[in-house]
Amino acid sequence: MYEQVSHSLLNHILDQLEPEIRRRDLRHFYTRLGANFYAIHTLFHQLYGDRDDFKQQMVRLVEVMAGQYIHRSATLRDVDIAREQNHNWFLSQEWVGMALYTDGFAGDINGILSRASYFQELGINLVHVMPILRCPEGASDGGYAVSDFRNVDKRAGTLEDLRNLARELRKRKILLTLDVVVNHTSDEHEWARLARSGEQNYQDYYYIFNNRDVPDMFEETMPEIFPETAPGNFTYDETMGKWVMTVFNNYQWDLNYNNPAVFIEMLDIILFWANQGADIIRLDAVAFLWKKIGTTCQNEREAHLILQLMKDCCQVTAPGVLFIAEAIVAPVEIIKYFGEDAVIAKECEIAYNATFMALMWDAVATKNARLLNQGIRSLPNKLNRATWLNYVRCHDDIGLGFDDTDIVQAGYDPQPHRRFLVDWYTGAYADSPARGQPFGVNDKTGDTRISGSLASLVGLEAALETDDPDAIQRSVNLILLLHSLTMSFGGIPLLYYGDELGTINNYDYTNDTSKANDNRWIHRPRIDWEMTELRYSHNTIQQIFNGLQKMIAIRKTLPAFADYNNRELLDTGNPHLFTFMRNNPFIINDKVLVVNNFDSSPQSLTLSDLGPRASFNYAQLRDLYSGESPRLFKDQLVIPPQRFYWLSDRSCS
Ligand code: OTU
Repeated sequence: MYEQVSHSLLNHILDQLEPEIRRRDLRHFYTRLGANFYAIHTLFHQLYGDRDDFKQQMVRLVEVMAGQYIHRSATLRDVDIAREQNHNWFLSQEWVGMALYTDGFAGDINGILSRASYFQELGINLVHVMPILRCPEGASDGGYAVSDFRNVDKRAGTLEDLRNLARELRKRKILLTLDVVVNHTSDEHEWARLARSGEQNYQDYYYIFNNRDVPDMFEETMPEIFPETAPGNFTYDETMGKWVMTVFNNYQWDLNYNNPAVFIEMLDIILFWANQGADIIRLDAVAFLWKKIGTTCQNEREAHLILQLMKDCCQVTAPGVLFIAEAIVAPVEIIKYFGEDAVIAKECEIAYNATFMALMWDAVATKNARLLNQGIRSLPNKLNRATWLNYVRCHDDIGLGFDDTDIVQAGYDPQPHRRFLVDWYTGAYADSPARGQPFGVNDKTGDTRISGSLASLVGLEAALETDDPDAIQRSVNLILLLHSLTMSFGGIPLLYYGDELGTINNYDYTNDTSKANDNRWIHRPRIDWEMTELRYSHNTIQQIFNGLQKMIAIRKTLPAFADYNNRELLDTGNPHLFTFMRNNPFIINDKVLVVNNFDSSPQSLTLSDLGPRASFNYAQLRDLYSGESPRLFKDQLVIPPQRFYWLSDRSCS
């Protein structure tokens, strides 16, 4: 957009750029800067316009974008251009991801590379390597307390190892996702050290207060994230004799985005990792980026402005790079992190579908899909050029983050229903085979979240102990059912390492003092590569691994599973079923009917009740996953317990 004020400022800025920048061939950079500048200027002005040094900060911002563009390799610039031309590339059904901790998966970065064929065997073509940046020796929140944003932790390897990993994955057409922990730093980060030593410039990077006056005001409305281990949101620093805002652990200092220097530093860091070869950047804890007294300090309007600004700036330097929003918040809030307008208010292209994840766990425990159907129906539409990251499990706890109004609509009483779910997954409920543990128990609010590996939560751990073949089979079926949902729902499925092998809880963390008080470590496994060989011979593991491999391969052939908002939820009248139609966005009448039965008994569905949109040639109906004809009596479909069908009447492509 052309607008006089911002354009004359842009001309002024370009005149001021360092001669080194001015001499370069920056044609692509300038066209993108011109196209985005009005938005960038407007957003930067909304956030920082009242400062005397606003213009200098603007110059600095443009210098950072230009500087990182100059450092962007020819290969990555070509990737940018190819993705501009095919800008919906990430909505395709071909993408399937895995998230992993480097040490637990393969020791170090080179170890990951040596396992590239494992990804390929399974069909994984997007790898999220969780934090590998320099972090404290002891407790570091699994690397989410970063002490140097531009260096790899030596336990994981070197920066050169990482660049090499990026190059090698690219050759294999595997996307690399890296974290940038935008909300906080470790208290060992240089900025924190300088702040501690009394430098005002760096104290201004954080929220630091002389006494409890302001912190007490904040505390009135701020919830606690880790109430058991890090109660309150402020930590007293002995050296400074001051209070620091620490929303997460007491060693994670919240960055102060009221200060434009913080924004510019973080943008520079994002672009730095884009230039090391990251295809996708996962922005951690984005809901927390702006703090305001009298609020929960989550999902504030300014947090969205910051993300819009980050996106607009990234589009100038590295437009091929996507953002993932990690915002584990209420359903109506999550969706806002895609941005509210595709052109003028874009934020992250991808977001964790925490709502879907939690709803699936509800369906498993209740053996019906009432709340799942209700919760998905209540989700507002997302932008077209945006997609979900669908996951069953990740490295964090499971929060029961669905809406109370939906719980009521589904016919339950919110409080006892949530209590039931916690009891179910922690095994306190009489009939439950689950082996989870309560996490983040908050006595003040009654809130509790859940830790535990996928396999242990669906009863596999208990079933293996009693060596009960039926119970083992039930758990395997549930594991496959849950994965099938992330594959068929629409969005990028993200497996969590170890789940493809049915990995159960690992209790070793209790022996490590830096981990013992955080039971999320129970589901952060160390892969035993000899054990992985069992995927060829051990019945249970083989079924899971092969099942996933097959699902992934089939998903990739089905354009109906791409994410073009081409899912229609179907009301079947049977509460045990979660049923939807996926329509091929490119070919009319090419559709897949997805039916999921959460009950432990077979369930039926009368296809003709679904109306003309589910008109199939029943005689030719096939389950694309098993390749078999489904159980059918006339137009009545019978879905076996805890099974899914991907139904189509078209011949296999
Ligand atoms: C994220 O988590 C990370 O995934 C966690 O591993 C980190 O501990 C945390 O940030 C701090 O860096 O911020 O937007 O309920 O779901 O802390 C949500 C616990 C987050 C996590 C929550 C989450």
